[in-house]
Formats: sequence, structure tokens, C-alpha cells
Amino acid sequence: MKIAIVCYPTFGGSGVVATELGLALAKRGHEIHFVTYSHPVRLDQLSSNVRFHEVHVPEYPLFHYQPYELALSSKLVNVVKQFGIELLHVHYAIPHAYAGYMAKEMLAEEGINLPMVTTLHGTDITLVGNHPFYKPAVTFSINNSDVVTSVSQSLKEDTLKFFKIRNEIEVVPNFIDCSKYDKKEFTDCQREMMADKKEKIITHISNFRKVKRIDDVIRIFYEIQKKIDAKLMMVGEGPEKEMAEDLADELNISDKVMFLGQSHEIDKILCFSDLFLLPSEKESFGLSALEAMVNGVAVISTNTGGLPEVNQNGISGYLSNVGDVQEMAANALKILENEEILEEFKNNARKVAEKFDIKNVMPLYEDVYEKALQTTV
Ligand code: GMT
Repeated sequence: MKIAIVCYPTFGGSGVVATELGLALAKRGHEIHFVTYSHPVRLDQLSSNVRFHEVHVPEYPLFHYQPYELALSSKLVNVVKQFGIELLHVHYAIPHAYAGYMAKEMLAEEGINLPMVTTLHGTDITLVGNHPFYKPAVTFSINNSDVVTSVSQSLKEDTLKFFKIRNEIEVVPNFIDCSKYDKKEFTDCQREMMADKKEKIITHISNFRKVKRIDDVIRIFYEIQKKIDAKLMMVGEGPEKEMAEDLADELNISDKVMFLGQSHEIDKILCFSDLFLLPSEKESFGLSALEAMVNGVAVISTNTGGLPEVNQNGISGYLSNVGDVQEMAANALKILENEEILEEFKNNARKVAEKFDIKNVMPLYEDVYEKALQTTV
């Protein structure tokens, strides 16, 4: 099948999922065309059946805001016609589903029927999309998609709660390619470069937005390091980074907190991590927790959104109410203070992650595509 995928090309989870999905589909023989404003960060292998089409939005003095949706929908029309695309899969409703719908309509005028699958990822529903500025357009785009998927049951429920949806929503969870982690690629784990033998390594990865409660990450770690020797790896960039650096300073733990910036070597960092912290305010799925788990890293998270569908309480880690720093720190210590318990949680984390192996999730997407194609007959 020839499929166009629209996504954000940045480090966010939705772009990562879209890119990994496209690459996996290409391996299964589909022809994949990524259409977005820059080269997706995880797209490292272009080939005859993986193509990238850049959406340009030329500057024009009259425009206060550059009309990206317009450029994207026009680009989609051109790519669909030039390459005979049979299906469009848009990730993140804003503005991709809206632009996709416009492309569909323009193509319909020329007698081309393009089925569109929209995948909802989280903040497009729970934070941004729910705002009155966008709500009518988001509702319209979801209702006018041929098939809609959400990355967790919790996100499906939120979508039905916040919007007037008449379309079915199918839950297709995010996934991970477990086979990549079987090869023991990082035998040179280089743990000793980061910490002493006796220190435990705790990691947080995100885009450092408010929703991630970065201050809670620092405060949980502050409590942990009072009891055991430990280092905190802060991976990512974003608006809350400076606050986090200041807070670490204020708490006098700067020497134990390493800000590593945005990294292309997430798996190398996770391979020497003992524990992953994700104390988010909202999280529709928590792909970063799943990436930690597949690397055998236990997870301390909140119990918000789709996190309970990913992190199993008392098995792969522990879950607490949003903001309960003391409980999250106590749970972290329960895992970290005893080597046997730590080993058990690490093994369990890997086993739970295997439920989300791409082998199990890919057929769900292929069924969704079949269903979308049926809408054109
Ligand atoms: O929150 C992020 O880190 C980015 C955001 C995105 O859209 O790129 O992530 C959302 O989609 C991810 C992939 O489906 C999910 O794993 C994240 O839980 C979700 N983020 C939120 O719901 C806050």
C-alpha cells in the first residue's frame, strides 16, 4: 500500500511513534511518504520505499502567522497525485487532521478518493485541542476522519468526554520494537562514565514542559539522594529546564543532577539507568516510560491518563497521585534499596514492555488501514 504519513518531526512522542510506524510498515513492503516541515528526527533511513516530502511555508510580509495548514494540504494534494498515494495517516489532530481533511476535499473534486486515518496522541485532546480556540475544528476533523485511533483507552474516554464525537474510536496502543533490544547492542554501557559503582542512576526524559512536572522530578530525586548514593540524568530540552537547574542549585544537589540536553542516544542512557521518573500531570500513554521499560528500567510514575495501562503497579514500578512527591520517593527507595528487588522490577519492566511489541500492534494498524480503505468502495 502507498501511505502518506503526516506528523511532527520533532522529539515529541507522536512524531516518534509516527516515524517508527512508517519504518516498520516500509519493512513489511508498504511504500511510505512522510510529509512534514522538516526531516523527522527518528527517520534515519531513507530508501526507495521510505520518502520524505518537506512542506515549505514561504515568508510573506502580509502574514503575521504563516499558513502552515494551507501549505500542508496543498503539499498533500501534490504528493498524493504524483505518487498515487492510497491512504493518508495523520498523527496529532492539530492541525494535521484539519489539513488532511482539506486535502481529501480538494482531491475529491478531481475524482480521487483518499481515506484518512487520524491518530490522537494526547495533548491534541487533553490540553491544546480542548481549548475553545481549537475545539470546533478538532471536533470537525475527528468526525470527518474515515477511521480514528487513540493511543490508550484513557485517551479514548477523554476524547468522548471533551468532544461531541460521532465516529468510533479504536484503541491502538503505542509500541516498541523489542527485537532491537535483544541484540545487546550496547555492551559498552559506559555506566562508569556517569556514576560510581555504588551510585544508583535515575533518569527522566521529556520535552520539559509544565505538564511533565519537572520540579517534582527534582524534588523526588532530592528525597532519594538523602537516603542512598544516586545521580539524576535529565534528558531533553524545554521551557522548564532553567527552573529545574535553579531548583537543583537551591536544594544543593547540582553536583548530582546532570542535564544532558536533547539526545539521539536515549537507549545508551537507558541501558545504564536503574529507575525512570515520570511524574506528569497528564500523560495519554507515556512512550518514554515504555522505552525505559524495554531497556529493563523500573518506572516511578503518576497514575494519570494512560500511565496505568503501561506501568504496572508493584510489578514494573509504582504509580502515585499527581504531586505526591513523598510517596513517589518512598516507592523509588523501596525498589532501589534492595538489589534483589531492583533486579526483579527491572526484569518485570522488560516483560511488561513486551506486551507492546510491534509484532502485536502492527496488525492492529493494518486492520485499521483495511477498514479505512473499505470506506472508499
Ligand atoms: O508529551 C509529549 O512528550 C509529547 C506528546 C506528543 O504529542 O508528541 O506526547 C503525547 O503523545 C505520546 C505518543 O503517543 C504519548 O506517549 C504521550 O503520553 C503524550 N503526551 C501527553 O499526553 C502529555
